[in-house]
Amino acid sequence: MNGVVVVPTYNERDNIESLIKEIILLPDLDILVVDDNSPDGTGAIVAGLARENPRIHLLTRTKRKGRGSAGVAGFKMALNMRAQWIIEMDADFSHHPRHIPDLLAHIKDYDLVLGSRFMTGGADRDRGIVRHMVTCLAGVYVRALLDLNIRDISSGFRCFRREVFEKVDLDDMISAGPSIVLEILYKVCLSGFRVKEVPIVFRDRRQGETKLDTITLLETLVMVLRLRKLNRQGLLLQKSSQNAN
Ligand SMILES: Nc1nc2c(ncn2[C@@H]2O[C@H](COP(=O)(O)OP(=O)(O)OP(=O)(O)O)[C@@H](O)[C@H]2O)c(=O)[nH]1
Ligand SMILES: [Mg+2]
Repeated sequence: MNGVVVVPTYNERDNIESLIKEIILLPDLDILVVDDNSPDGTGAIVAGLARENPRIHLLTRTKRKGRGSAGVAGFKMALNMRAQWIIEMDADFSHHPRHIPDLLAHIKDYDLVLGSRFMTGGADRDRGIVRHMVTCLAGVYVRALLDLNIRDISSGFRCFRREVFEKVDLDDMISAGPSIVLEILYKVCLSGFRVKEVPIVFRDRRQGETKLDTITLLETLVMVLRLRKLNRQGLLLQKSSQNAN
C-alpha cells in the first residue's frame, strides 16, 4: 500500500458500497471510511466490507463531529498506517473515483494535488445556479482575503504527500467545521509547499440528502477573516514551526 483514500461519511448508505467497490479496483490504495455513527447504518455496511477485504478500514466516531474533523481524524490514522500519500474525497460521488489516477499522476512532483472544478477540463455540473454562484463568490472572497493563487479553494478532493503533515500540524487546527479544508490549504501554501491543480468534473450528490446550511457557510466566511488576522500577527504557523525547530 502506498496511499490511503480517506472518505468521511454521515448517512451515505446509498453511496458507500458502490464507491468503495470502484476505489478498490485501483492498485496500491487502501480505503479508510471515517463514519460518525451514521443513523442510517453506513458504518455497518463498511464494517461488513472491511471484514472481507483487508484494504478496507473503518474508523467509527461515537457522535457527529463534522466533515472537517472527520477528515483530520482520517489523515491521522492514515499517517499511522504509514501512507505515503493521502487522498480525501466525499462519499456521494460528487468526487468521482476515476479522477484518483489524475491526482496520483502528479503527487511525485507536488506536495498537494487538488481536484479543480474551475480550470479547463473541469466542471461543476448539475448543481443549481444559486449553489454554483455561492461557490464562485465564496471563492473570490477567500482568494482575495487570503491572497491565494488557487482556482478551486474549497475543493475537498485532493491528495497530500505525508511530509505536508510534518509541517502542517493536524493537532493545531483552529477550525472545527468545514473551514478546516480551507485552513489546511492556506497553511500548505504559506508553508511553501508545491500545489498542483488538475481538472475534475464535480457532480451533484448521487443519492441522499444535502447537509449544507447557511449558518455553516457564514461561519466559514468569518473563519477566513480570523485565519487572515492570525497570519498577519504571525501566529498562524507559529506552533507548527516551533514543532519543526
Ligand atoms: N464523518 C462525517 N462525515 C460527514 C459529516 N458531514 C458530512 N460528512 C461527509 O462529508 C462529505 C461531504 O458532505 P456533503 O453532505 O456531501 O456536503 P456537500 O458536498 O457540501 O453538500 P451536498 O453534497 O449538497 O450534500 C460526505 O461524504 C458526507 O457524508 C460529519 O459530520 N461526519
Ligand atoms: Mg456532497
